[in-house]
Amino acid sequence: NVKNVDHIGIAVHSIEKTLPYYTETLGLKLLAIEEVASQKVRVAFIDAGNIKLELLEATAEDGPVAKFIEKRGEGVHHIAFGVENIRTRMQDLKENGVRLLQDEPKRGAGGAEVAFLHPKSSYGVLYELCEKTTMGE
Ligand code: CMX
Repeated sequence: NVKNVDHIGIAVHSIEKTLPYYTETLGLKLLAIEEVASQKVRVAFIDAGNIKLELLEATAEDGPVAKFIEKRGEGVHHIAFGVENIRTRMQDLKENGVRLLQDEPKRGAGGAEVAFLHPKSSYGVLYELCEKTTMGE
């Protein structure tokens, strides 16, 4: 089953422009900034106590975050569940009729293994499954 909510992904035009709002206005701590080439994004992780916020900035116009902002504007983009045994979870969900966006987990931010569930089979929410590897701890 799902363990917890690991992070909430928030699509933004620019991490640089957005960061002061999170770090200065809200007083939260920036944990790390990294590029996730496979997803065509640059991400900033922010410590929000029991979960993290992940600011997502597109690095290519044909990537999922660029497309999202173009259609819907900036805002909440996905919710990531922490799981163990991501392959088993993916198989279980598939058997329950959930549409996965890939057959194999991909390498996500922090070295985690990630997989996405299509918002159309999750009642309008893009969910991510996220398994931390030792590299991602
Ligand atoms: N949340 C909720 N609904 C979403 C959505 C999102 N983030 N993104 C798209 N949708 C909806 C759209 O509104 C659209 O609905 P309608 O048909 O009712 O208008 C439908 O899904 C199809 O959207 P689309 O704009 O045509 O976009 P695509 O089908 O080309 O892509 C998706 C949508 C989810 C398949 C694609 O964004 C994807 O593969 N995402 C997974 C990877 C990803 O998002 N990576 C970035 C994060 C990386 C990270 O965290 O490291």
